[in-house]
Amino acid sequence: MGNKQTIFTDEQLDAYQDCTFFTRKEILRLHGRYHELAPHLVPMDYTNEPECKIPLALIVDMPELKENPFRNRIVESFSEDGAGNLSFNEFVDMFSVLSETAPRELKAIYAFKIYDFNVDNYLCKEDLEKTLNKLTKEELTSEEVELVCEKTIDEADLDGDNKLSYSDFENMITRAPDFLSTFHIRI
Ligand SMILES: [Ca+2]
Ligand SMILES: [Ca+2]
Repeated sequence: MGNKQTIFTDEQLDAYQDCTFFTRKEILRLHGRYHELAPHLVPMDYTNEPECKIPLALIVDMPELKENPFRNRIVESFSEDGAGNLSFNEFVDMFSVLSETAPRELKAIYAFKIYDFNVDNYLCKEDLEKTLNKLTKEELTSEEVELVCEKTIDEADLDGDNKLSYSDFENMITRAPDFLSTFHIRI
């Protein structure tokens, strides 16, 4: 028997298991994935919680995210430094929210953040146009996009201020669940 390297303490693994939708085994696998993205930066031993972050460019290149039209926005919204660098904890949080076991309400909170391109806590017509262009891979004409966005706001805007607050958005996704489909990623 060779020496099995300690990556996390039992307490750390318990904490991850409590705070995420992953099992201990999955956390270890995620650490392996994180490590292989930047082996020169990421230590194997995490028992001392090393200060280590991986840049956005390496993360969005993962096969799980590569094809996702919102990959940069997703990574940025889990990055505390705002530049898209992710610590291992942020990396785990991100995939936890994206996982199939995460509740719909949690995904909706992040989807709202991700679609709010100008970060004013509302989805205005311009936010929805950008969102729709990404969701449809720019297959619609700008007139079609405008029409769909106007209709979407019209139907979901309960307080009539012509933009969608989070509660308007919740109302919208019950009618159009496709808006959450890009937030299911199996890693
Ligand atoms: Ca906005
Ligand atoms: Ca509104």
